[in-house]
Amino acid sequence: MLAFSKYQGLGNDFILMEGRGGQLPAAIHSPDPAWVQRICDRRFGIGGDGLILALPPQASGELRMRIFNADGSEAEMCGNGIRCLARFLADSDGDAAGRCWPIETPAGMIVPELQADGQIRVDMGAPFLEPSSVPTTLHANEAGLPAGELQVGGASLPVAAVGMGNPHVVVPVSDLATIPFEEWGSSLEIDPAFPAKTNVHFLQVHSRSQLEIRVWERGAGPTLACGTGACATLVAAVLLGLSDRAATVVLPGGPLEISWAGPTESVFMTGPAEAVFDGVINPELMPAGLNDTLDSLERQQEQVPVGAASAEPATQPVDDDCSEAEAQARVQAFLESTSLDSMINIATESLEQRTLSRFQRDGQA
Ligand code: ZDP
Repeated sequence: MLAFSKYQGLGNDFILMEGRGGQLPAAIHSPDPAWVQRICDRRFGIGGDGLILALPPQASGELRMRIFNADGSEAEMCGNGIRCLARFLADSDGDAAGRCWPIETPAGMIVPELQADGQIRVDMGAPFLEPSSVPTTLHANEAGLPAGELQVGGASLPVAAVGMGNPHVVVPVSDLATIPFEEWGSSLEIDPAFPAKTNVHFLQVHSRSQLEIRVWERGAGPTLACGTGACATLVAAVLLGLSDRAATVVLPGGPLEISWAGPTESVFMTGPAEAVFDGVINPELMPAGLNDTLDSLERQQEQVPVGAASAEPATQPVDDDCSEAEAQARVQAFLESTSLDSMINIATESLEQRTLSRFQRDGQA
């Protein structure tokens, strides 16, 4: 049985899986891109813009996040996703406002904090403005912003690049409604100026405190929102002289509040994240091979005499990078020491706990 939760932040939606105790097998914590594509598919799978895993820490964080795009590629960071992850952790553990989580990501330590109104404020770390760290081949201008002109379908577009751990290109335009969005978005995503590809944001400036973007995400195409993209947009707009240091960035899915005190400072993002549903993946949608392993473990489990199992699982935190054999041995030990009834209880209790704390908090807000 593989449980998951669906969360969305401004309509940017994710499949989340709990693996902080090291319980996810390698086929899931280091997944095959084809499997990620399948479960993110909106017709053949669960549906989502990406898959997010909560994993045991490897350094000084409380946990580690991995995020995979709907095409199976791994992203370094995800702004909307990390708000969804924070809300999922709060719902799972029954945390109250003020709780914050230092989360390890390939983009560094990112720290979301639960607010009293249920929104999440995130310390997104400082932006990457050194061209090689975006990465981009564009050169930095006088303001220290990588910028230049790119040719797309016969047009020459002025662009700026900002890294938020993941790469972003920001393209100021005069009217978002009339641009050839799909054509420009899809070709800028793979423009050679961005060797790791890029997320693409078309920006219309309404005022110095009101920016609006349309988002073409690397590995996911058009999405309703992009948290790292909203942060990158604010940073680019400030350095282009178009925006104040704090502004509302309006995305198709709704607004995010973004602020940035200056080059070496963190960008802060505040916005919503909401639970949609919890579910269990059909065995046929499990990664190839894993089912057979689980099947044979379950057959062995059926042979364990009832009553021989202890009620409490051995929930030792384990390193998720252990070998497959070790992981299987752990799964087997867990299955052997836990009766089917108590496993069902554990699953039900954690679901109930999450649902309950969600309603309690929403009731207070
Ligand atoms: O960098 C990438 O490949 C993105 N597609 C990752 C996801 C970013 C996201 N939209 C965000 O909110 O930052 C989820």
